[in-house]
Parts: sequence; structure tokens; C-alpha cells
Amino acid sequence: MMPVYQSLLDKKKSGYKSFAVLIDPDKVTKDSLLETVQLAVDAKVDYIFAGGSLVISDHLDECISQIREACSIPVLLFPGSPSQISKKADALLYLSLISGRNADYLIGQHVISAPFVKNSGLEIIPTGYMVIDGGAATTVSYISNASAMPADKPEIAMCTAMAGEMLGMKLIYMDAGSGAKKAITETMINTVASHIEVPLIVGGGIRDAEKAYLNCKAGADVIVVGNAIEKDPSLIMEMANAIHSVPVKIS
Ligand code: 1GP
Repeated sequence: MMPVYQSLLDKKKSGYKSFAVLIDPDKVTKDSLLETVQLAVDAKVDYIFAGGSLVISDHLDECISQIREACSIPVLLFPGSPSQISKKADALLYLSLISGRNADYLIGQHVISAPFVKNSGLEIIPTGYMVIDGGAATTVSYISNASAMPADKPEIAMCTAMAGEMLGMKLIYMDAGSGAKKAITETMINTVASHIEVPLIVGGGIRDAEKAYLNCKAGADVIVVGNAIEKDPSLIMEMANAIHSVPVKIS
């Protein structure tokens, strides 16, 4: 399989927009997981993200093994802590919470887990993670003890993303938080996207195909959806079709 980051770069170059389904191991049974994976295969979903701010159960490994047995969609770890690292995934979003000022989530957790992460054999993708105020207290803000960025200050997001890119982050992930009341605005997405070269992931509170499409038009390269498709799995096909309908560049 092509390294995940190379696939992200190739897709960005062609203007192809990707859809990532977020699976929280705490919220699935084997049957519901396999059903979601089948829907993802049918809808040509590009990536499966696995993880969350809290993973309470101990079946992350098992969950990823089941996904990998059922499909060839790349599985990316989206960990809330170093305990959520599974060697069974394809790649690790190596998140540094650059929107916050809690040194522990900027670098501290990384130091503690560095030897384990390095020996995991996973493809490591350094990711500047920016949490944007989604209108409600989210698990990630509480757990990380870091305030979210104001939703109406796109210039702060822009400068943060630019700094992250210059520090060597290979991806920027803007997240309004799981189940956010308000998804990130297209204005903020566009402001950030037009000032960075690396692929831009956007998630948090996206509930319909139209918002997914508008985010792509505003400059997002990857759209992540978790909660909405847990409630209504049929949205997987609808959202995938909308995201994949964004025209690619003709070279
Ligand atoms: C959360 O970006 C993800 O970290 C997805 O959010 O569950 O609200 O879609 P939702």
C-alpha cells in the first residue's frame, strides 16, 4: 500500500477531496462496526480514523483488526493519549495541540511515549491539531486543559496553522470537537487553507452532506465525520458522494 501521507499529498495536488469516517472504539459493537465498514467500502470512503479523546474500553487493537480484515481502507490512529496507539493501524496522526498552551499536549505526552511510538512501525504523520470553539464544552478541551480557539477569529487560526507548518507539521487538523454544536465556518477554513501548503483536515459537528461539500469548496482536503454517521449510517454514502463530487484539477 502507498504510504498514507503520500496518498494525501497526491490527492491534494489533484484537488481530490477525501472523506474520513471516524470510529470511536467505545461506541461500536462488532456487528455495528462491520456494518459501518461495509457502508464505507460501498461509498468509497478514503480513510478510517480510529480513536477519540477518551477510549474507555480496551478493544482498540481488536477493533482495528476487524476493520483491516473487512476492508483495505487505510486506518489512521487519531489518539487522545499515548495509550491509544495500536500497531495494527496503517498510520498515526501524531498530534500536537498547537491551538492550546498546555505543554503536555504540545510535547510532553510525545516525550513520554517516543520510544514506543518510534518502535511501533507505524507511519508517523506529524499533525498540527487545532481545536476551534464549537459552541459547547467538548471532551478534548476539558481533557487537554487547553482553551479552544475563538470561532470568529480566522486570523488566529491562520497564524497558528502557518506556524505549525513552518515548525514542520505535515498536516493541519482543524476540529470543532466531537459532536460540536457549530461546525467550523467556511470563512475560517478558507483563510487557513489559502495560507498553508500541507493538506488540511476538517472535522467536528459536520452533520450533512451540504456542509461537507461547502467545507471542501472552502479548501478542506479531508472531511472527518463521526457522530452524525453513528446516528444515521446512511449519511456515509450521501456525504461521500458530495465530497467526491468536488471537481479535480485538470493538469
Ligand atoms: C472529532 O473531528 C471529529 O474529533 C469528528 O467530529 O464526531 O462531531 O463528527 P464529529
